[in-house]
Amino acid sequence: ELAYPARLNCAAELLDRMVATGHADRVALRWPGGRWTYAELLETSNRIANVLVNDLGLVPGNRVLLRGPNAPMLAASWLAVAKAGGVVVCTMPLLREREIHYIAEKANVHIALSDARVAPECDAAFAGIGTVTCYGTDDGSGLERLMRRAPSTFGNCDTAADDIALIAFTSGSTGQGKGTMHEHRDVLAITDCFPRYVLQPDAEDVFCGSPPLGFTYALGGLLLFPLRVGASALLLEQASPPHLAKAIAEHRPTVCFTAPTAYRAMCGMLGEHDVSSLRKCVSAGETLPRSVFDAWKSATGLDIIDGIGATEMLHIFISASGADIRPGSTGRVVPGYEARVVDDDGDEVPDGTVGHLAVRGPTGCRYLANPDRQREYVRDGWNFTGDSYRRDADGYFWYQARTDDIIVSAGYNIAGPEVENVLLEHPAVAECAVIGVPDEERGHIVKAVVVLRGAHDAGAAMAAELQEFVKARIAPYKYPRAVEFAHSLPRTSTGKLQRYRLRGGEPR
Ligand code: 3SK
Repeated sequence: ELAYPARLNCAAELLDRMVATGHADRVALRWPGGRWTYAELLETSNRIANVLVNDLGLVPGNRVLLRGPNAPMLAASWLAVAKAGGVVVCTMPLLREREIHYIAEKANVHIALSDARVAPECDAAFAGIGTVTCYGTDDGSGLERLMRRAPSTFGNCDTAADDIALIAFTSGSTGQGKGTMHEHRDVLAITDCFPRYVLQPDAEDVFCGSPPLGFTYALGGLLLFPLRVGASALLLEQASPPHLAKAIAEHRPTVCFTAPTAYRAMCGMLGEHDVSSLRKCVSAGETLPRSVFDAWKSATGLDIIDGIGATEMLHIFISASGADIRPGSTGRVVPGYEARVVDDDGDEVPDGTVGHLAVRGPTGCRYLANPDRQREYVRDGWNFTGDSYRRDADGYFWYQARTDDIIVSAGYNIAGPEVENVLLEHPAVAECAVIGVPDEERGHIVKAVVVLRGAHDAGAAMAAELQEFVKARIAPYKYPRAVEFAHSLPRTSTGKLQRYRLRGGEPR
């Protein structure tokens, strides 16, 4: 049981309290051009909080949209909004005008802070609905000018533990994103579960990673978790696999939060970039193929800590580390959470049986203005994540598929990701997605959409080779009866595959 006081401000806990308890001179944030101590981060956040209240008219409960690449001003702005009692709506820098407009309207946002380099879409999206204040302008005329006049101290808003601190939008892997609301206590609860019990970082750690802070996986891994233990975060504006590998070699971080595709890509870059400073590598956002776990292990000697989380749950709730890792399994339920596998009626199924994953714990789903989806997601206090899983007798959870990604073909239930994992073992395959397509005879057939590595030829011979490759490794009824080659796969801004786009179906 996590117990927090009734009045709680998450930013005050993560920042002011750390400064007050001896961390003032430790480095909180690093980036390729510099670093801020905890005291400097506090001072910057305080100035921004003062600007929000005194210049931009923020009152507690107002929502503030943040937009920018992972950089210190974005992190300081996040903390400033929470300090002022506002609600953070942090967006992905890749989003365009219409997506920002959608979020701003849904979340009823009238104030935005944006990195000047990505401000035009924000300005256009906010036309007629609110003010966009830029930071990082060439002449320092935006937020920084207001900050220069603002005090460096700030009286934090006396928020209640159950006041909303952030609205995170799902990445929309099945269509348009949905807003999910999280309280001040939820923000602390995630720092007191997965990192405390699974990752076990200490103040000497330096966290790095690739996802944008608008994705709650990164919010935890690249801001909240390091702050909670007095550690530091290396924020990278450019974090594609080559940039990430180079930054790791140059800045020597110890903990990495990224996705399977990045680990897979970085395996091929280790001759050029020394990543030996890493001691913990976390993967989430997508299922971790066994082939990626094995390749990373043999290239670096490190086990990848897999985890499943959800924007609805804020962060990871099943994972394992160290001797507890069973390659191929997501892990065990993170202390603080409960998880079970249930049938369509919500009844728990015996270990070994595939069913729907249901979880509950200190965080949970609260959709913004979406009662229908809320009823579907939360049933009897359990959160139905939309994943199908099998639990073994030792309490390890084995991912099967997104519930939507189960293909029923001639009466067989086939998990698309299982077929993808086998295809990824083939040396010619760079990326793939497996979907079901309607078929008169079998109901659906398994179809693989494959991106080949550079030197390989797409064509009937390669398709046949891949089909035989799958048949030789898993039950032959699972092999892809159709194979299509593509140059790239549709992904969300957080890197999740958008299989619905390959199916040609409507977003939900
Ligand atoms: O997608 C995930 O697995 C995830 C993990 C951690 C936090 C948030 C998300 C969506």
